[in-house]
Amino acid sequence: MPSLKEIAATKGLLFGTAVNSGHVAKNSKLAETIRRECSCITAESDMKWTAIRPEAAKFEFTRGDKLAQFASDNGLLLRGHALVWHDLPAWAEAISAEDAETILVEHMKAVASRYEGKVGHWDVINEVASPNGLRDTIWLRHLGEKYIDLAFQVAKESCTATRFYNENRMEYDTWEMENKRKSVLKLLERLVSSGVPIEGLGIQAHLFPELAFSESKYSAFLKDVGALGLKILITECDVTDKELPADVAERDQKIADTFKQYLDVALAEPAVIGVLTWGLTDAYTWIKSVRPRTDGLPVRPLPFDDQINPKPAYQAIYDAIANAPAR
Ligand code: 9MR
Repeated sequence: MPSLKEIAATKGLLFGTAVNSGHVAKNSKLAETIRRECSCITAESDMKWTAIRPEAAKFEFTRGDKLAQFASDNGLLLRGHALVWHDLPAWAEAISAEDAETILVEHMKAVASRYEGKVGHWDVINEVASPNGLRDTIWLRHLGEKYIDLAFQVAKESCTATRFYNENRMEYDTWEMENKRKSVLKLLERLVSSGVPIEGLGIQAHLFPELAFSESKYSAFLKDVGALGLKILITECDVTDKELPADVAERDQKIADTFKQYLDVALAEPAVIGVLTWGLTDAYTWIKSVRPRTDGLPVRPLPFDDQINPKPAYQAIYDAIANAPAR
């Protein structure tokens, strides 16, 4: 059977995962699985402000450089993540309105130029929208909405990577997510019509089996984004299994069905260029600490179990890619 990256390539799609340099350094089976299954990786945390800017006056590129080396050694497209985010080290939370633009621009230029030729996509901005418009962040408070325009301009001037806006919580039929989709579309329409150099929308797709999913509303949203001439990439797919039954076989099947239902709809949209999961193995997943099960059982949100053996979710992702129309 071809691997995920091989079946994806037959459709003109990317397949990949988020990963940290530390994970591949300590787990050779993970490194080998990424080499076999992935055409791209996202820097899960190695290129965040928290990693690169521990202090105002200090750039720390060690982890990012290691991940860039792993990507280049293995012919992987590397996705940098993220140049602008609200999750910041303490010193940056305290930036003054006066200094905000200088610090933002300086950081972006330093990081984007460091990884020029190594990072193929940048998440230039991450999680900037809210159901009511824009998320309240220090960047919005100090610089106003123009920080978004500025970020894409600076990215364009600093590197040749494809420029994405990456966003979360847009998939389901809830009041919150329907309004989030409206906020995002409104923002995208403004950016595109005013010539801001944005090239793609990254859709995180952290999935919840218990929420209602309207296939027609969701594909209409993807179509509207695609019609703006933007690429779409599913960037952080996984399934929170907090509300699912304890029985592993039953749970794994529901998780697989959740991936399949979502990816069937997403990959039917021609603007979608690929899918990445947020981690490959249940051994390393943010859900373990942030959304643990109340019964204390280990979470199983990803295509491979904690020993890196494929689960039904692997086959579900495979089938969704195999059923997708070719680009
Ligand atoms: O998976 C990441 C986790 O290990 C980090 O502790 C956390 C804070 O940096 O970020 C997690 O990744 C997030 C990503 O950067 C943006 N979208 C949501 C992801 C899960 O929280």
